[in-house]
Amino acid sequence: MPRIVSARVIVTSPGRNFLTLKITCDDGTTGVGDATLNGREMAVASYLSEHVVPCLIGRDPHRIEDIWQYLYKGAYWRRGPVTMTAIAAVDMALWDIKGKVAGLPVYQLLGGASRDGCMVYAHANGTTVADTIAVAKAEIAKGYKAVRLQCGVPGLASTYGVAKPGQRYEPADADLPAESRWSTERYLRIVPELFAAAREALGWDVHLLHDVHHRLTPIEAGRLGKDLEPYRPFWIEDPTPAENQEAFRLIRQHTTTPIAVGEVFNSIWDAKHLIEHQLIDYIRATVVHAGGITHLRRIAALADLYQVRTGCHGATDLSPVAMAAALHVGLSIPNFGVQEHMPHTAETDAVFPHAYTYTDGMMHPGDAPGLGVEIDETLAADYPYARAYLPVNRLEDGTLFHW
Ligand code: GCO
Ligand code: MG
Repeated sequence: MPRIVSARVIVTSPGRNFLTLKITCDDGTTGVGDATLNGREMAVASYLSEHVVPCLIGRDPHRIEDIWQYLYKGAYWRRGPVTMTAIAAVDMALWDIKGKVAGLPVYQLLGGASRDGCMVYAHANGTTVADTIAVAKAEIAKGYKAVRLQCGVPGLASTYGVAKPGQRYEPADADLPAESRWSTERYLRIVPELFAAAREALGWDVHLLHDVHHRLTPIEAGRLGKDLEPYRPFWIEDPTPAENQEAFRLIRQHTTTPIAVGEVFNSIWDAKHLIEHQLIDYIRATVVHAGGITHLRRIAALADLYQVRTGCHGATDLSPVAMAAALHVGLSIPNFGVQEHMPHTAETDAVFPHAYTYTDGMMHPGDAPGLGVEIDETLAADYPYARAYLPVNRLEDGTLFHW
């Protein structure tokens, strides 16, 4: 029976911070798991090295479910993003090991492919409506069948989802949190204009998505959903904060625009009411923040009973290890919807060589045994950790608001 002999936390910053857990077994087999929690990386690093790694040494890496339960129930303190990200990292690494030992890609261990590939959506961010549409056209030319549209809000200096001029979009970029300003009134005027112009310019053969980033009240979200109905969005994402899951019923009463929620969720309990009451259409909980492959599959299985499909978070703060794990899950489950795809920088891709591929709007995890991702530790060491925060957001009168 193989045994875990070491588990190490590797921090690297090839353009942005990533945390990776690497587990090694006595026969030399290794597995990697993503542990990146944007803006709170070192909390997970410490949780893993101080509290999780000592419990892993000597265990049988094949007992994935038992180790998951040990780390979840055994902590006594349940759930929370730090704990669930740490558990996710262990879980991913163990699935990686099991796949390597079996000589099979992880999706084969999960029941095999349920489809040819995973449809992914690209980001089109622009300062103006015209800029955003130009970016969307370029993404569609690369084959994307689904594009998320975010544009600047006239009258506001900076807007969520819009990059600084000439740069890639990377929100966690400050040694202390940057501050932006927000006006719901201005925002609610521009988004329907953006979608009207987008349908005019892009036609109807592409899925169009939009991320509200938790910035509306339920009734405001109902209004936005209704205003966008003529343009048939694929979804509006995170229309309102979801701590109060019942709040989504109010949105549902007013619009048939599909709703996606859950990139900040870390447990099935965050989504249970939303799913069971069919208050959402897509669940965005992700493999790295919601307890790994083992727990994400449980969430997807619950969602499937209620015709809720997955639409997992996949921004650049999820490392290539998480991207691979998401694709293995997405390819295998019956109720996959779409996967977010924000391509990583060349530096990041070089640190994390991977088997997954993109072709014509679809991604595939590849057929390398395990997850199909490795970390080049020598290269990783060239990029030391640098503290970086996500911004905070205030209303025009200075009131602290949701970012
Ligand atoms: C998305 C997200 C990101 C997040 C970021 C936080 O839909 O891709 O909302 O932009 O803000 O990943 O870590
Ligand atoms: Mg989002």
